[in-house]
Amino acid sequence: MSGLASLGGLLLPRCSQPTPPNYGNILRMADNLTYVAQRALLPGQSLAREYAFRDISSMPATGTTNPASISEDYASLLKNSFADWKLPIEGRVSMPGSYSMGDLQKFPSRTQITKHICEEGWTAIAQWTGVPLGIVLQSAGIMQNARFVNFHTYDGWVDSIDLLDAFHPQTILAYGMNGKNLPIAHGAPIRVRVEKQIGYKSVKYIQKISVTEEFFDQGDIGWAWYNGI
Ligand SMILES: Nc1nc2c(c(=O)[nH]1)N[C@H]1C(S)=C(S)[C@@H](COP(=O)(O)O)O[C@H]1N2
Ligand SMILES: [Mo]
Repeated sequence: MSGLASLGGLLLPRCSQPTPPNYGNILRMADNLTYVAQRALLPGQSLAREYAFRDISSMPATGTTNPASISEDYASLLKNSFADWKLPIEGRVSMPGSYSMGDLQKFPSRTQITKHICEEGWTAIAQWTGVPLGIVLQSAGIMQNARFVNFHTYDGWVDSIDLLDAFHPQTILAYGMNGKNLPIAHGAPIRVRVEKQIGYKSVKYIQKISVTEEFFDQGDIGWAWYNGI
């Protein structure tokens, strides 16, 4: 690990040493290795492969497929086809506030056909449309001391990514899938697509985004925090 860390230092002379978050949990030490290795071997913003229209496959919906049964808030938003849905962005931003779907769709959009790679061994190719998360964070006035972007969801998931992934050009807040509105089963009205990490980092049903300086460990969910591909 220290070898990789110094390799990282060599390859990234002008960047600060990549430091993964500190965990209390020793089982998560493997995160540090993948994090440091990825950041060392892939400096800059390499892109995930994008596919052609004809490569689009069917995609199963997994995990939560409709939070209405567990969240009254979600159930009532759904009744109104999400017309009242708003996305709060808070924490280390100089202009905290809430974005409606209309607000998010006013930003430049990006469409990409990518392969979803689930930790359980299946893959699927789909087309995603949304606003690059970095554009929204810039507009909210992300602060100098920001380090993590946390996603809170209607089904109780909380997960976070670092700023390198948050500002990756293919990391988008997706509101469209295969040319239609994002279906409920796939995370309506908005999910994030983190194309440089394994499937479960592409959090569905986003309720709130908080930008923090500190890393919040959401506890041991059985999977690593960092899973670069
Ligand atoms: N909020 C939320 N996000 C989630 C999940 C979930 O259960 N709830 N499952 C994750 C997992 S393990 C995968 S593989 C993908 C599945 O996305 P899909 O249902 O669109 O195929 O969503 C991820 N994001
Ligand atoms: Mo998954």
